[in-house]
Amino acid sequence: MYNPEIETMSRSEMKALQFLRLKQTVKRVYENVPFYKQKFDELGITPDDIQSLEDVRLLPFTKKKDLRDQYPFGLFAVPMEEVNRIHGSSGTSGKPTVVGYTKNDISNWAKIVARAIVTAGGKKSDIFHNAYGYGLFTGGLGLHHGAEELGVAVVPISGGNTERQITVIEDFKPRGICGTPSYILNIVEQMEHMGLDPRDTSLEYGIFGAEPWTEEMRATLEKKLNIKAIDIYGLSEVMGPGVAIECYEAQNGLHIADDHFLVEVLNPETLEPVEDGQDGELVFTSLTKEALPIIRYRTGDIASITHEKCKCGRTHTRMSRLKGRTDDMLIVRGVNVFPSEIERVLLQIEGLFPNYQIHLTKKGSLDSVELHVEIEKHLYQEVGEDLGHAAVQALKRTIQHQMKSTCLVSMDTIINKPGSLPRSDGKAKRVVDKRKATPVTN
Ligand code: DLL
Repeated sequence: MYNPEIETMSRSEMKALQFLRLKQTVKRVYENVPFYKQKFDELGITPDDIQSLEDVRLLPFTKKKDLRDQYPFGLFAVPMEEVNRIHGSSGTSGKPTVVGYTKNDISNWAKIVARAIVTAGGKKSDIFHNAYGYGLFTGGLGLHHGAEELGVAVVPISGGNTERQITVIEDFKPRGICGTPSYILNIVEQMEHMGLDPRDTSLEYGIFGAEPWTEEMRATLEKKLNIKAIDIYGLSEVMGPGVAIECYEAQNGLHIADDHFLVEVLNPETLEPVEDGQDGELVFTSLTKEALPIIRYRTGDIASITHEKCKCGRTHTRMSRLKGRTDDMLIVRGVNVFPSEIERVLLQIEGLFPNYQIHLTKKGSLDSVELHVEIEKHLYQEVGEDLGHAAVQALKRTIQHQMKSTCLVSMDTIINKPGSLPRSDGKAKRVVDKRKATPVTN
């Protein structure tokens, strides 16, 4: 472990530490961020009302819209001379959501990510290939500083230029890699295209996240690359990558950095807490951040948590893999479908390449879903590149049948030849909403 004392701390000690830090954070925002001062005043509370950790529930929520309304720096709690870094995440409105970090924030973040890399199986002696995008996005620099803090030899390759990535992997022989699951899959595909066997690389573990992915995608990546694929979670508003990560030993839930983030899981409608093990919306309060302390941030991400000790020995709260987002649920003729459910089904069907897009369209006044999939190269060659071939039509029927029986809605399926759907260097765009002008993201 990177920091055994913290990582195996008893729940009561951790709660005491969280309470202390919560009080400091509440005081910081009350005194330095007019937005929060006003919210506290409206609720008739002051920092003195926070008498226990559970009193977090007295505090106001923060939503993405609040960050947008305060664009760019309205929620910063320190003067600009203390801000050391600015990141942002792209939004549908065109303008990014802006987040800031002091020197201490950057240093804490680096330590959190260093700990995360060790949790994922990384060692100081590793060469570490960082294929997350460098830039305003927190993925590249977030993993970079954590890797440096740990002391690995980080290769800051960023996303894109896939052939060069492959040369570098072949020549530098990294033990670890990180990137979005969809981009790592592109690297694998390109390796296969070049006649290389992705199982032959030096890689032993991968740290993948920043976009929805399923157990089935994990199985695909682990098999194709002969590595352990570890899920990492985070979001810029709360810090960036490293808010939670799975351990190499158990790969059974993501360990939240409890010493820096206080998690609540709430029913998104009633905003009441749900029991451990029940799905709800993740809500985070930062406990150590200086430049952009955030109170009860409603992530829109759906997961459950457990406080059971993990078999790796760590005691921190564990969250499940994300089930979806409150805003990515598709409602097709009254039936709720999560894109992740569609991925789960598709990836279990033989003959398909694990890349797909979900198009939302209108048929008359009814919403309908078109699934765009790609057949695998060897099947394409087998059927003589004929998509009308009986075997391809049978595959189409299988997909439609599986979708109908699992997701309970009929979906038109469009089978494409290999390589025809878009590839991305970062977060994949899985859902295309053709019903209105603005596309659905995530
Ligand atoms: O994606 C931070 C990050 C970078 C996480 C690198 C992991 C690795 P944002 O661009 O602000 O930050 O997007 C945050 O991405 O609210 C989730 O909906 C989604 N997301 C992040 N990690 C995962 C994951 C970064 N492991 C949003 N599984 C979050 C599913 C994820 N979705």
